[in-house]
Amino acid sequence: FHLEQSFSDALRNREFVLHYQPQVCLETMNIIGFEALVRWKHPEFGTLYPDRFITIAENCGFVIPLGLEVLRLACAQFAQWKAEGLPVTPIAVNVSPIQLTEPEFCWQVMALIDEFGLSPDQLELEITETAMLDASAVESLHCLKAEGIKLSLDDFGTGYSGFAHLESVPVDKLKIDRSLIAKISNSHDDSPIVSSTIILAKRMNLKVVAEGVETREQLVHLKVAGCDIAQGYHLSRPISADQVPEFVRTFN
Ligand code: G
Ligand code: G
Ligand code: MN
Ligand code: NA
Repeated sequence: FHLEQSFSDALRNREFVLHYQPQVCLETMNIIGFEALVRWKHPEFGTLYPDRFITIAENCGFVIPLGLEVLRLACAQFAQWKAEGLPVTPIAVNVSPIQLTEPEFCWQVMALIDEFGLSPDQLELEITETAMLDASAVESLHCLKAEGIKLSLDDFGTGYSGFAHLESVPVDKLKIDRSLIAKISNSHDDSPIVSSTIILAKRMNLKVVAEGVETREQLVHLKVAGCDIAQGYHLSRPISADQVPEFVRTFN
Protein backbone atom coordinates (compact mmCIF):
# COMPACT_ATOMS: atom_id res chain seq x y z
CA PHE A 1 0.00 0.00 0.00
CA HIS A 2 1.16 3.51 -0.72
CA LEU A 3 -1.32 5.44 1.33
CA GLU A 4 1.15 8.25 1.75
CA GLN A 5 0.85 9.18 -1.92
CA SER A 6 -2.93 9.38 -1.85
CA PHE A 7 -3.22 11.54 1.26
CA SER A 8 -3.43 14.91 -0.49
CA ASP A 9 -5.86 13.60 -3.14
CA ALA A 10 -7.97 12.19 -0.32
CA LEU A 11 -8.14 15.55 1.40
CA ARG A 12 -9.08 17.32 -1.84
CA ASN A 13 -11.72 14.71 -2.65
CA ARG A 14 -13.19 14.83 0.87
CA GLU A 15 -12.63 11.14 1.50
CA PHE A 16 -12.27 11.56 5.27
CA VAL A 17 -15.49 11.25 7.27
CA LEU A 18 -16.26 11.18 10.97
CA HIS A 19 -18.22 8.58 12.88
CA TYR A 20 -19.49 9.35 16.36
CA GLN A 21 -19.56 7.17 19.46
CA PRO A 22 -21.85 8.25 22.32
CA GLN A 23 -20.60 8.82 25.84
CA VAL A 24 -23.17 8.12 28.55
CA CYS A 25 -23.46 9.60 32.04
CA LEU A 26 -23.61 6.67 34.48
CA GLU A 27 -25.74 8.58 36.98
CA THR A 28 -28.55 9.58 34.61
CA MET A 29 -27.91 7.13 31.75
CA ASN A 30 -28.27 10.06 29.33
CA ILE A 31 -25.94 10.76 26.43
CA ILE A 32 -23.59 13.56 27.48
CA GLY A 33 -21.41 13.80 24.39
CA PHE A 34 -19.84 12.08 21.41
CA GLU A 35 -16.31 11.13 20.40
CA ALA A 36 -15.55 11.83 16.74
CA LEU A 37 -13.57 9.03 15.05
CA VAL A 38 -12.09 9.48 11.60
CA ARG A 39 -12.59 7.00 8.75
CA TRP A 40 -11.13 7.12 5.27
CA LYS A 41 -13.53 6.22 2.49
CA HIS A 42 -10.81 5.09 0.12
CA PRO A 43 -12.00 4.75 -3.52
CA GLU A 44 -9.93 1.59 -4.00
CA PHE A 45 -9.47 -0.01 -0.56
CA GLY A 46 -12.87 0.80 0.95
CA THR A 47 -13.27 2.09 4.49
CA LEU A 48 -9.92 2.44 6.29
CA TYR A 49 -9.80 2.79 10.07
CA PRO A 50 -7.41 5.16 11.87
CA ASP A 51 -5.20 2.29 13.08
CA ARG A 52 -4.26 1.83 9.42
CA PHE A 53 -3.27 5.39 8.57
CA ILE A 54 -2.77 7.71 11.58
CA THR A 55 0.77 6.50 12.32
CA ILE A 56 1.71 6.83 8.63
CA ALA A 57 0.15 10.32 8.58
CA GLU A 58 2.13 11.23 11.71
CA ASN A 59 5.39 10.04 10.19
CA CYS A 60 5.01 12.05 6.97
CA GLY A 61 3.57 15.22 8.53
CA PHE A 62 0.17 14.75 6.91
CA VAL A 63 -1.45 14.43 10.34
CA ILE A 64 -1.32 18.24 10.60
CA PRO A 65 -3.64 19.03 7.63
CA LEU A 66 -5.65 15.86 8.37
CA GLY A 67 -6.09 16.90 11.99
CA LEU A 68 -7.36 20.33 10.92
CA GLU A 69 -9.81 18.72 8.48
CA VAL A 70 -11.09 16.47 11.30
CA LEU A 71 -11.56 19.47 13.60
CA ARG A 72 -13.35 21.40 10.83
CA LEU A 73 -15.68 18.46 10.10
CA ALA A 74 -16.46 18.01 13.81
CA CYS A 75 -17.15 21.73 14.37
CA ALA A 76 -19.34 21.97 11.24
CA GLN A 77 -21.33 18.90 12.24
CA PHE A 78 -21.70 20.09 15.78
CA ALA A 79 -22.91 23.55 14.67
CA GLN A 80 -25.58 21.82 12.56
CA TRP A 81 -26.76 19.61 15.45
CA LYS A 82 -26.77 22.62 17.74
CA ALA A 83 -29.01 24.49 15.28
CA GLU A 84 -31.35 21.47 15.27
CA GLY A 85 -31.52 21.60 19.06
CA LEU A 86 -29.83 18.24 19.63
CA PRO A 87 -28.18 17.84 23.02
CA VAL A 88 -24.84 16.40 21.89
CA THR A 89 -22.22 18.46 23.76
CA PRO A 90 -19.36 18.19 24.10
CA ILE A 91 -17.83 16.80 20.93
CA ALA A 92 -14.54 15.06 21.68
CA VAL A 93 -11.90 15.08 18.96
CA ASN A 94 -8.66 13.07 19.02
CA VAL A 95 -5.54 15.11 18.55
CA SER A 96 -2.09 13.79 17.66
CA PRO A 97 0.88 15.03 19.73
CA ILE A 98 2.39 16.22 16.43
CA GLN A 99 -0.49 18.65 15.96
CA LEU A 100 0.11 20.09 19.41
CA THR A 101 3.76 20.82 18.70
CA GLU A 102 2.65 23.38 16.07
CA PRO A 103 2.80 26.84 17.69
CA GLU A 104 -0.32 27.99 15.75
CA PHE A 105 -2.45 25.02 16.77
CA CYS A 106 -4.28 26.73 19.62
CA TRP A 107 -5.21 29.72 17.42
CA GLN A 108 -6.33 27.50 14.57
CA VAL A 109 -8.69 25.75 16.98
CA MET A 110 -10.02 29.07 18.28
CA ALA A 111 -10.54 30.32 14.70
CA LEU A 112 -12.71 27.24 13.98
CA ILE A 113 -14.68 27.76 17.20
CA ASP A 114 -15.40 31.34 16.06
CA GLU A 115 -16.16 30.42 12.47
CA PHE A 116 -18.84 27.93 13.53
CA GLY A 117 -20.20 30.01 16.41
CA LEU A 118 -19.38 27.44 19.07
CA SER A 119 -18.40 28.07 22.63
CA PRO A 120 -14.96 26.73 23.65
CA ASP A 121 -16.31 24.45 26.40
CA GLN A 122 -18.33 22.55 23.78
CA LEU A 123 -15.15 21.17 22.27
CA GLU A 124 -13.04 18.59 24.03
CA LEU A 125 -9.65 17.49 22.75
CA GLU A 126 -8.46 13.96 23.51
CA ILE A 127 -4.72 13.90 24.00
CA THR A 128 -2.29 11.13 24.92
CA GLU A 129 0.50 10.99 27.47
CA THR A 130 3.07 11.33 24.69
CA ALA A 131 1.90 14.93 24.22
CA MET A 132 3.03 15.70 27.75
CA LEU A 133 6.66 14.89 26.95
CA ASP A 134 7.15 17.74 24.49
CA ALA A 135 7.58 21.29 25.76
CA SER A 136 5.85 22.99 22.80
CA ALA A 137 2.93 20.54 23.02
CA VAL A 138 2.55 21.33 26.72
CA GLU A 139 2.54 25.03 25.79
CA SER A 140 -0.34 24.41 23.35
CA LEU A 141 -2.24 22.55 26.05
CA HIS A 142 -1.93 25.48 28.45
CA CYS A 143 -3.03 27.88 25.71
CA LEU A 144 -6.09 25.74 24.84
CA LYS A 145 -6.98 25.40 28.50
CA ALA A 146 -6.70 29.17 29.02
CA GLU A 147 -9.09 29.68 26.08
CA GLY A 148 -11.65 27.38 27.73
CA ILE A 149 -11.24 24.25 25.56
CA LYS A 150 -11.71 20.99 27.51
CA LEU A 151 -8.88 18.47 27.59
CA SER A 152 -9.21 14.75 28.10
CA LEU A 153 -6.33 12.32 28.66
CA ASP A 154 -6.95 9.33 26.38
CA ASP A 155 -5.66 5.75 26.72
CA PHE A 156 -4.89 6.24 30.41
CA GLY A 157 -3.11 3.21 31.85
CA THR A 158 -1.27 2.16 28.68
CA GLY A 159 1.64 4.63 28.60
CA TYR A 160 4.96 4.45 30.34
CA SER A 161 4.93 7.91 31.88
CA GLY A 162 2.27 6.91 34.42
CA PHE A 163 1.29 9.67 36.79
CA ALA A 164 4.45 11.74 36.38
CA HIS A 165 2.96 14.43 34.11
CA LEU A 166 -0.60 14.50 35.38
CA GLU A 167 -0.03 17.40 37.72
CA SER A 168 1.74 19.62 35.19
CA VAL A 169 -0.81 19.31 32.39
CA PRO A 170 -4.24 20.92 32.77
CA VAL A 171 -6.62 18.07 31.83
CA ASP A 172 -10.31 17.93 32.80
CA LYS A 173 -10.93 14.23 32.23
CA LEU A 174 -9.21 10.86 32.33
CA LYS A 175 -10.21 8.13 29.88
CA ILE A 176 -9.36 4.70 31.22
CA ASP A 177 -8.05 2.57 28.37
CA ARG A 178 -10.20 -0.30 27.17
CA SER A 179 -7.46 -2.84 27.93
CA LEU A 180 -8.06 -2.13 31.65
CA ILE A 181 -11.85 -2.19 31.30
CA ALA A 182 -11.60 -5.57 29.54
CA LYS A 183 -10.19 -7.02 32.78
CA ILE A 184 -13.49 -6.41 34.55
CA SER A 185 -14.83 -9.77 33.50
CA ASN A 186 -17.34 -10.74 36.19
CA SER A 187 -18.66 -9.77 39.60
CA HIS A 188 -15.90 -11.47 41.59
CA ASP A 189 -13.15 -9.59 39.78
CA ASP A 190 -12.62 -6.35 41.67
CA SER A 191 -10.08 -4.87 39.14
CA PRO A 192 -8.00 -2.86 41.63
CA ILE A 193 -6.31 -0.81 38.91
CA VAL A 194 -9.60 0.52 37.59
CA SER A 195 -11.01 1.34 41.03
CA SER A 196 -7.77 3.02 42.15
CA THR A 197 -7.64 5.06 38.94
CA ILE A 198 -11.17 6.29 39.61
CA ILE A 199 -10.19 7.27 43.17
CA LEU A 200 -7.04 9.01 41.90
CA ALA A 201 -9.05 10.97 39.32
CA LYS A 202 -11.58 12.10 41.95
CA ARG A 203 -8.76 13.27 44.23
CA MET A 204 -7.48 15.37 41.34
CA ASN A 205 -10.97 16.72 40.52
CA LEU A 206 -11.02 15.01 37.15
CA LYS A 207 -14.04 13.38 35.53
CA VAL A 208 -13.48 9.72 34.65
CA VAL A 209 -14.53 8.08 31.39
CA ALA A 210 -14.35 4.31 30.88
CA GLU A 211 -13.84 3.35 27.25
CA GLY A 212 -14.42 -0.03 25.64
CA VAL A 213 -17.33 -0.99 27.91
CA GLU A 214 -18.63 -4.18 26.31
CA THR A 215 -20.83 -5.80 28.96
CA ARG A 216 -23.56 -4.92 31.43
CA GLU A 217 -21.40 -6.34 34.25
CA GLN A 218 -18.63 -3.87 33.40
CA LEU A 219 -21.12 -1.01 33.33
CA VAL A 220 -22.54 -1.93 36.77
CA HIS A 221 -19.06 -2.42 38.23
CA LEU A 222 -17.93 0.99 36.93
CA LYS A 223 -21.01 2.76 38.27
CA VAL A 224 -20.48 1.22 41.72
CA ALA A 225 -16.79 2.20 41.62
CA GLY A 226 -17.79 5.85 41.02
CA CYS A 227 -16.93 6.20 37.33
CA ASP A 228 -18.72 9.20 35.75
CA ILE A 229 -19.02 8.37 32.06
CA ALA A 230 -18.97 5.22 29.92
CA GLN A 231 -18.35 4.58 26.23
CA GLY A 232 -18.25 1.27 24.39
CA TYR A 233 -20.00 -1.34 22.28
CA HIS A 234 -22.38 -2.24 25.14
CA LEU A 235 -23.87 1.24 24.77
CA SER A 236 -23.25 1.81 21.06
CA ARG A 237 -20.71 1.29 18.33
CA PRO A 238 -19.49 4.44 16.59
CA ILE A 239 -22.32 5.54 14.24
CA SER A 240 -22.46 7.75 11.16
CA ALA A 241 -23.50 11.40 11.53
CA ASP A 242 -26.91 10.83 9.97
CA GLN A 243 -27.73 8.14 12.56
CA VAL A 244 -26.99 10.48 15.48
CA PRO A 245 -30.26 12.50 15.76
CA GLU A 246 -32.45 9.36 15.82
CA PHE A 247 -30.05 7.63 18.24
CA VAL A 248 -30.16 10.56 20.68
CA ARG A 249 -33.97 10.75 20.59
CA THR A 250 -34.49 7.05 21.27
CA PHE A 251 -31.69 6.66 23.83
CA ASN A 252 -32.44 9.61 26.16
O1 G B 1 -12.19 4.25 15.59
P1 G B 1 -11.09 3.30 15.93
O2 G B 1 -11.33 2.34 16.99
O3 G B 1 -10.60 2.56 14.75
O4 G B 1 -9.84 4.27 16.39
C1 G B 1 -8.61 3.73 16.61
C2 G B 1 -7.67 4.75 17.21
O5 G B 1 -7.50 5.86 16.34
C3 G B 1 -8.17 5.29 18.52
O6 G B 1 -7.20 5.10 19.48
C4 G B 1 -8.40 6.77 18.29
O7 G B 1 -7.93 7.51 19.40
C5 G B 1 -7.59 7.07 17.05
N1 G B 1 -8.28 8.09 16.25
C6 G B 1 -9.54 8.06 15.81
N2 G B 1 -9.86 9.19 15.13
C7 G B 1 -8.75 9.98 15.18
C8 G B 1 -8.44 11.28 14.67
O8 G B 1 -9.26 11.97 14.07
N3 G B 1 -7.18 11.74 14.89
C9 G B 1 -6.23 11.01 15.59
N4 G B 1 -5.03 11.55 15.75
N5 G B 1 -6.51 9.80 16.09
C10 G B 1 -7.75 9.27 15.89
O1 G C 1 -8.52 5.18 21.55
P1 G C 1 -9.44 5.63 20.82
O2 G C 1 -8.70 4.96 21.45
O3 G C 1 -9.75 7.00 21.09
O4 G C 1 -10.76 4.76 21.18
C1 G C 1 -11.79 4.67 20.29
C2 G C 1 -11.68 3.39 19.50
O5 G C 1 -12.11 2.24 20.23
C3 G C 1 -12.53 3.46 18.28
O6 G C 1 -11.82 3.00 17.19
C4 G C 1 -13.70 2.51 18.56
O7 G C 1 -14.20 1.94 17.38
C5 G C 1 -13.08 1.51 19.49
N1 G C 1 -14.05 1.02 20.44
C6 G C 1 -15.07 1.71 20.94
N2 G C 1 -15.80 0.99 21.81
C7 G C 1 -15.19 -0.21 21.87
C8 G C 1 -15.48 -1.39 22.60
O8 G C 1 -16.43 -1.47 23.39
N3 G C 1 -14.64 -2.44 22.43
C9 G C 1 -13.56 -2.38 21.59
N4 G C 1 -12.82 -3.47 21.48
N5 G C 1 -13.27 -1.27 20.86
C10 G C 1 -14.07 -0.20 21.00
MN1 MN D 1 -9.98 8.70 21.91
NA1 NA E 1 -8.17 4.98 23.65
